[in-house]
Amino acid sequence: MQCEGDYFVLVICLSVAIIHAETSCDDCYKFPELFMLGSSTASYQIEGGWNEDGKGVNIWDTLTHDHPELIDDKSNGDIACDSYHKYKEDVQLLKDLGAQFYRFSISWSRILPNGRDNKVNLAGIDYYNRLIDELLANGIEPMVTMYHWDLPQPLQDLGGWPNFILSEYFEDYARVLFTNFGDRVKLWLTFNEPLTFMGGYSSDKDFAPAIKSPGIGDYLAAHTVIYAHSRVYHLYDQLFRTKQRGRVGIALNINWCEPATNSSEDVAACQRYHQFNLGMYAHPIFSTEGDYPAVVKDRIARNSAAQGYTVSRLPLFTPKQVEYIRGTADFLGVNFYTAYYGKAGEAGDSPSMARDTGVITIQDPAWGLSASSWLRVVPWGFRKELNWIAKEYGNPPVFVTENGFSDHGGLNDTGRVHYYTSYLTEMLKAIHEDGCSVIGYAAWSLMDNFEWNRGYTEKFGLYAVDFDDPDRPRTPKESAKLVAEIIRTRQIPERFRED
Ligand code: GBH
Repeated sequence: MQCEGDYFVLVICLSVAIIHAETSCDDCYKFPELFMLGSSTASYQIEGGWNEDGKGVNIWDTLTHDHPELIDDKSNGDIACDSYHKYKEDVQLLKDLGAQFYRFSISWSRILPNGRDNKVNLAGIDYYNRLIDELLANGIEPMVTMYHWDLPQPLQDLGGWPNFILSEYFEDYARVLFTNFGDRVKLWLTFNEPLTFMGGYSSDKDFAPAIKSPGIGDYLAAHTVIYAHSRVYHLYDQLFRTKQRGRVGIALNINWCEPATNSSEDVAACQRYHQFNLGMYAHPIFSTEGDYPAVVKDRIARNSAAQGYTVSRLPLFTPKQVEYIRGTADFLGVNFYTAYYGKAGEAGDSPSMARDTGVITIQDPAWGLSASSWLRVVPWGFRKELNWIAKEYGNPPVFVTENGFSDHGGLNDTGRVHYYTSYLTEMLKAIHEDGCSVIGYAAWSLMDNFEWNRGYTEKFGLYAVDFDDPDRPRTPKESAKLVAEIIRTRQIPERFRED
């Protein structure tokens, strides 16, 4: 591995080298020397300032304003945590945690109000400049997500992600970001969780833009997003990398799938689960052969034919595009929360991605509950998932870009404390005992925030936010103190160890 570049790039590169070299387990509860610990948020969930200083309207503004009934508490992100005004305080929270980096996202419509690059909103550029400078002044490395689901409404009016032209518009947006912030931002994520936001085009979950085209619109969206990602990577290579020396990745979410029985059908079902949910995005970029996974292409083509379609509902990449996309990431961002048991069987309507996947998922009632229906506490799934990724994609550098736990609030958040200690312990096993190249970890989330269709009913924060108070005061929870202790001591405290 060739390690060159500025300090931060060097840190990532060297930490991968060191982790590889650490074969014996001197102290499995310690973080490797160069491992990065921090926390993450997303623009729509925390910023507020939804129509301030020239920001344009995005699809979450539209969904929450036009269809408040789709949000559990009928709330929205108009003000949220008011981070648009309170970013200095947020940086202090990070500083109090001892965070080495902060993962935040940039609101596309704050930078380009209409989505296109002919009109740049200087107030938006200024806001992120101030945030980035404040972070750096406090010794905190910025990690920027370019897209965490808040598509400019004018681009949705053109069809949104199913329209392949958005791959070009996304590259134009990325050029503005690299140009304005790339001198100081060295760690980039193009997209957060394409798997989740392609759901906005299916859509049984009423996720913005709540278009109902399951098994069709969602695949078209995925197709555009993968290509858009690769365009941005090539753009960085061509115009910015030599000078800026940063790294470009993508954040993908995945649940562990544990075969419900050891039958070959259930084992294959969980492999399919991985290929449809993670492989759809990771295989074109991180595998040696590129393109969608064979099982994904085959099953969608077969089902499409049986449904009377002349061509598959999944668009195909040309051989030239396959080559263009392959290898376009410097690291893999992984958002990991929970696990399911998987069984072969029919799920979902026809057509739909669930039906194409052919896996029935269930959670064990014995697994610990959170406040979210989908999230149970399954720490061992984290270790298994990191191993699955290392094996499937040749042990790429993995940055855990999200991991966290929801409750209904309260400062004495013992459930979250247990979640973090147990998940981090399993991650450290994956690193020390299994040799997985995990180089960083971000706790989701720095503070309670707008949890999409769940509104403010589910809390993921290390800091509590009082949403009834116009000042939106933040208060550290027990988990914030724990994370601060972990970052300070760079190990799992003895009182939480298994032996
Ligand atoms: C992450 O997604 C997001 O990146 C982040 O913005 C979010 O705040 C965080 O998780 C916590 O949720 O409501 O039953 O239909 C994690 C993956 C995928 C989990 C969509 C919830 C919807 C389940 N998410 N899923 S349901």
